[in-house]
Amino acid sequence: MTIIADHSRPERAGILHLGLGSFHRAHQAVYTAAAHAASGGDWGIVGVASRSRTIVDAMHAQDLLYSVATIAPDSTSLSVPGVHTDAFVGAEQPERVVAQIADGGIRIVTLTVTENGYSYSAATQQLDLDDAVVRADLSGGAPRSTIGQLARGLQARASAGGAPIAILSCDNLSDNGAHTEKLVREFLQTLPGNEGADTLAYLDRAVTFPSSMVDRIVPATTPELRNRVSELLGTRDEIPVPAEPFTMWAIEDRFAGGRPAWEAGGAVFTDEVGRYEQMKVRLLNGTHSLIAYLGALRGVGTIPEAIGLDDIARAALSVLREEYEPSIEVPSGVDIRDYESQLFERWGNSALGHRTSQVGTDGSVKLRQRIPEPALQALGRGEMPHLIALSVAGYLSCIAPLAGFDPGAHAAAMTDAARERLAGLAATARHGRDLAHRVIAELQLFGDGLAGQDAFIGRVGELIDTIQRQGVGSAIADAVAASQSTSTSFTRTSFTSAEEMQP
Ligand code: CS2
Repeated sequence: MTIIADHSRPERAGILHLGLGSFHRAHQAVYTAAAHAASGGDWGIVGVASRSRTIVDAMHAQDLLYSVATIAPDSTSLSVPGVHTDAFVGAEQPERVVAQIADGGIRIVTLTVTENGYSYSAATQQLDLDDAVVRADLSGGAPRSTIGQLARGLQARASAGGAPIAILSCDNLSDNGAHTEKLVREFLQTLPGNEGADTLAYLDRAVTFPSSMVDRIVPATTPELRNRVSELLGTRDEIPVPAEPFTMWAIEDRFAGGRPAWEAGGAVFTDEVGRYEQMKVRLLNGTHSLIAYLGALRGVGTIPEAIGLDDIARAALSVLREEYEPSIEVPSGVDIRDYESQLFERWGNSALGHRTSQVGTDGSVKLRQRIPEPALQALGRGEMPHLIALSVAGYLSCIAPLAGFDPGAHAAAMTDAARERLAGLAATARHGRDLAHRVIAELQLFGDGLAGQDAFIGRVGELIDTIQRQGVGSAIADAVAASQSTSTSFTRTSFTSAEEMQP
């Protein structure tokens, strides 16, 4: 028996997707399938995996199909969003990525390449010209960085007639459209001579970079899920994607070459994407990081187990209400209390088994999106963001423990490009404050704004010492109590509601 798609499939591709991971397959692909079922159109997707063959090979073996297992606390349902028309590995065929972007049939390029995939230097706040891959892409040859691929693809498209196209980032970055455009333009401006000039003019004329906010918790798949899905499906699926029932996509409606009717899948087209992004990146992702680091340090492997611990739930509610919420403008029509209580339900979905190590991975780039701005805003109001400081202390305790401290197996399972460098700094640090100073002030891991905030750095240092000398429970109690005593609006009822929000 073979896998069968839920609906007829698009015949031709209109979308090139870079980053053929689980998230794309449980998010954009599902919306695109709904759009196709509702109104057709040539909006098939060519999926490009960056390096790994695993998904690409399995998709080809399965007629480009796979299932999405929507996992609610008490039930699992399957769907098969058949929308891919082809799949290949970008690192193996970089010239094909360029040719696909140049192909007039493609009218949108979507991206899920993670916060790490944009070749952005936090130090220069520009395209990372110290990156060897970016430098090689600038000097010619088949491009291997995402920004290089986009710029070279758009260059080829401009020469091939310059049909309109939209580049749509679907990564957890603030202003992800403007961010992507800035980096592509910097690449073109850095090309020798006047080589990028025609493409820059084409960008002005016919290329748009809408921003979008994406949301759906998609844990890594497991052998157990593969077996369960295969049983439910009645045939073997090697690459099912587990996902929570909640899903959201807020998109700026600026598509130079047209777009699918993604609203059929529930996407919201809005001028308020910036507000949606901030709400999501801070309230969901920022708090998620706190839960992951505290959970791992408490020895628990999953987010639902972590949020099930009373003190971590209090810390999560405290950071949400006191430190993230004041930093955002709520999009019109969103009830922030509903949004928050949904967050607690989503984190508490134990059937999903989302790992603390997965959320804790790549903190060096993720936290930079999540914490500096709200922390600086709180400091500007004269308030210490104790729980954001605790998030950083938790992160450093997991990734770069001081000599003699063992953060445990879940912390050890977190991968991070900065791990080695940070661990080197920690190995010779005398105490938490020393480490916090090296990382935040000297290395400027979270940008230059926080680098000069001595009181914040001192607080992070104190909390690192508390975690590593007295235990994470003491650090949570200290930060939550301090936050309560400095807050005018935080009342006992907030704690009651945290408990009520537990599943
Ligand atoms: C998580 C996100 O891993 C992480 O850092 O916070 O992947 C989160 O699950 C998604 O953004 C939800 O949309």
